[in-house]
Amino acid sequence: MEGGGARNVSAAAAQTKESADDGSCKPLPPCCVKAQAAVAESEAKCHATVVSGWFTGTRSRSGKPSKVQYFNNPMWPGEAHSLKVEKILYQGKSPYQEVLVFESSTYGNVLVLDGIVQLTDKDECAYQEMVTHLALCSIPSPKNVLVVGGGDGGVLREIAKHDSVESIDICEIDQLVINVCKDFFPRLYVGYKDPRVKLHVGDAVEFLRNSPEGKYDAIIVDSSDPIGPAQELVEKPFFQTIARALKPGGVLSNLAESMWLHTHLIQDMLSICREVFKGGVHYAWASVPTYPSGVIGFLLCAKEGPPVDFLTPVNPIEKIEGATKDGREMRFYNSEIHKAAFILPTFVKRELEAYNSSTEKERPEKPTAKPVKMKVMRDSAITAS
Ligand code: SPD
Repeated sequence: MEGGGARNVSAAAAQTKESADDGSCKPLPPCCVKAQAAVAESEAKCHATVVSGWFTGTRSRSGKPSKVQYFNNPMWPGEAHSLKVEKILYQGKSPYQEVLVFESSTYGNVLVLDGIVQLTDKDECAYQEMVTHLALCSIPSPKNVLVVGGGDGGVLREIAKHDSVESIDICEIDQLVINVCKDFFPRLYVGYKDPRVKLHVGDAVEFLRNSPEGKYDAIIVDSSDPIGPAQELVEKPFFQTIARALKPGGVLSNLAESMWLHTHLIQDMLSICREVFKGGVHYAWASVPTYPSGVIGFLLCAKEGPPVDFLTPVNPIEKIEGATKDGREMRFYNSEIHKAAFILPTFVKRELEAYNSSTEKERPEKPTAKPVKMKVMRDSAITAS
């Protein structure tokens, strides 16, 4: 995946450990204490203290003790989601990241990059369908679409369900991810078989800089978490490059982490995107059990131009010829869940609103500029106007 960030402990290095906890932990930074207290994490900073790895457990089977291996999928310092490993299918290293594929006992095949679960056969549908259709179903007739990252092919598979789409560019930095997904994730790799797909292996920032201005109706950023090198993908220059490549009224769908763990990051992304995308900025979320805290968020942004109403799909998937049948059935997304995805829990609305009012106060008044304000809509969506 584009920008796959290096973490402090690799899966391979940690494999020999009996447990991820070696007792040498530093005190948790303030934002991590959030798991224990329902307070806003105003001083939180992004950090890479997550420790991933393996551990084995001894279990009695038919009276005889036997070794059972688990993958310890880091959720946050102090918590992990363990997946029982049936078989390791691939372990390797590209110039960008460590790549691991294993067969789990309950989630099918699992793709892990630098020790972080990226997708599993069982729950990949939720992420790929939502990150794609929240954007493409919000504009009338998407034609040119770009995927940043997304080397597994899952987002391509979803875009291909839109018969209005004429061209699908994908810019993935890591050829190894593509190769491994061809071998072990055929249900995602199938996305590459659509004749509209054109693969570019390389750096997406460079690719975007060289793209004609206003080329794309939609850009979908399907990257790794923004830690390490992928940090660039949540900074203002990147969003400006995206906006430049979009048509007026074009849309961006970008992963935006967990509202339980990363409100500081979500606040920063919302704040930057509100400055860049004058057609509207919204936060949506979905349940993905193998992602940290079991949820993932999405930032939906529109470039100024023909108005985009993300909250009510103008291009409903149910009305797209062939999008939901003949082996293309959705497993997660539908128009109801599209609308529901923008409804936010009270604490999220409160934290995002509080952040907005504090940054509004800090920002010097610009008499000529129209103030940009985040509003909580009647239907609970956070939006910028
Ligand atoms: N916390 C993991 C987030 C991973 C997002 N990218 C997943 C790639 C699936 N196409």
